[in-house]
Amino acid sequence: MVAPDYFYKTMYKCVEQAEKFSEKTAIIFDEKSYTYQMLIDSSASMAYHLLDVRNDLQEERVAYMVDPGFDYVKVQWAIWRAGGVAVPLCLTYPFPSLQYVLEDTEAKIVVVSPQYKSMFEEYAVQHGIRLIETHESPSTIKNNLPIVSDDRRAMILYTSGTTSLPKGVVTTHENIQTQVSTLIEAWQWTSADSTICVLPLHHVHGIINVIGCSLYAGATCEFMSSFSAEVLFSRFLSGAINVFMAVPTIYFKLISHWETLNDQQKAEAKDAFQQFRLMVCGSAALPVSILEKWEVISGHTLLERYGMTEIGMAISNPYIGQRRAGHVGIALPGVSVRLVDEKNQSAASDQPGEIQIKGKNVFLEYWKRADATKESFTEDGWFKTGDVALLDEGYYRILGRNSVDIIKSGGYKISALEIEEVLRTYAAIADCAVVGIDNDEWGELVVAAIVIKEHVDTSELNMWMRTQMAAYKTPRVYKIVDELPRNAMGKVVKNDVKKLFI
Ligand code: MLC
Ligand code: AMP
Repeated sequence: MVAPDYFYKTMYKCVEQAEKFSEKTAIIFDEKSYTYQMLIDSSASMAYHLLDVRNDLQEERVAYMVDPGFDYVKVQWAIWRAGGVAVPLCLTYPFPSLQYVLEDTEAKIVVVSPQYKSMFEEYAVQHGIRLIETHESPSTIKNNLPIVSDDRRAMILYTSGTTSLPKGVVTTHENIQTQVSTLIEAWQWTSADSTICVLPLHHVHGIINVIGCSLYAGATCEFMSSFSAEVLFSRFLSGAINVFMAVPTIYFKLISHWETLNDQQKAEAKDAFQQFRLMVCGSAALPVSILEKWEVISGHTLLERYGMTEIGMAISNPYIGQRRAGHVGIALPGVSVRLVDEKNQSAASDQPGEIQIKGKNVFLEYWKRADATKESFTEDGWFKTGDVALLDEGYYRILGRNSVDIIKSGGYKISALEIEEVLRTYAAIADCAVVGIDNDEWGELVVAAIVIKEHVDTSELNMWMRTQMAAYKTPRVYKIVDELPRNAMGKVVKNDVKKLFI
């Protein structure tokens, strides 16, 4: 039977999928299990609460600062079911960074786990924001939720880039549907799978690849409130998990922890890893040394893939077939990939080029930044990633990025310009340059060269920076210099700044 047209055009089908698995465990958190039915019912209830007297939030932005776990997914689905746009907030942002997101999205509703309420109370009153706690229930339940078409905006995630302020990446329900379905097909997710989410939930890696895929497939998703290699290892040993996804830094930390185990514990770990079906790594280049060490530890060849906030995942090593170290694989189903030279012409087959992407996975726009959106696409509709790759015997190999101002540290994308902008507001700093330097654990380490007007205590500066931006963005090393290395045009030469830290 052919389904009616509207069936295909409604929002991301997380709830329709959940109905197929109603009594199965969807989420495990804090030693409690939650079924898919609980998720369906609670998200409906929260959706009515968000709607209040309205029938449809009509793409109103709803920001939420909710700990990983059942409530996080409940709120996310509720926003979608009420016709709103989900704006997850980073749990470790200091208030100025949160305020930036609230102002940029003009969110009029903020949902919080109880412990975050006090952070927003005064601001909410001043700005007419409705502040809702995750446990609140609606006073009245209506009979139906709005029908949300799949071309509507669903989510805004903030990404740092080549501008000093982070940009909101807007994805539609169709984009999310495509990003999730593609991975389910490529990595063969099923309802028999169980995964554990250790990633932050304001980025696609955690949101799409872990939560999105597992819950769409009817699998079980366990949450850890924050990353700990020791606790994670104990969860691996329990035998309850068979799919795992993380960034290279996490595998580095797991390897370091494994090295502290005795021989018997190592053997137990190896046994436990035999039950795994799939282990994936991405968000930053996976060093071959980590892939090789993890293979010895677990018997698994990590599946490396390549993605971006704007596109979800685009390129992946195969689930079945050769996973090639140092390579990110081939285009995912439904994703078109090409490499182009500086003239935007297809790169010669043995030459590197910028990765450009087309497909229903590609985002709609940068929120309220029409110019930035236009600039990021070619005239014929390809998204320009800014990453440079080579096609090497059929597999893509990432060579680097077009911009030195984008740093990847711990899997987070960090803008050097954003950090410099904040550093320059520190009264004793005359000038500065921020770069990423190679680091085994973090991929790149954020460091800053500063020229000072008066004495600077760098530990005080460091503490102050943490009040201005998320700790993961702040420089790890400050070097006081007389002047910054510049070229004949007076422009700071970032590659020379890097040399100051060798
Ligand atoms: C934290 N620390 C760092 C750091 N981040 N030091 C150097 N460089 C960094 N980047 C320090 C902290 O200051 C602290 O030290 C100590 O490490 C522990 O901090 P933490 O915050 O508790 O760290 P931890 O929990 O261990 O975090 C490590 C991590 C985290 C790897 C779990 O960075 C993480 O979750 N990364 C994943 C990010 C992610 O999801 N990216 C995907 C983006 S989407 P002190 O001295 O202060 O105590 C994307 C698309 C795609 O990229 O393809 O997926
Ligand atoms: P983000 O903007 O946080 O989504 O980060 C996306 C960026 O992460 C990409 O543009 C790449 O630079 C980088 N990235 C993601 N996966 C990989 C990978 N497997 N290898 C190298 N870089 C990667």
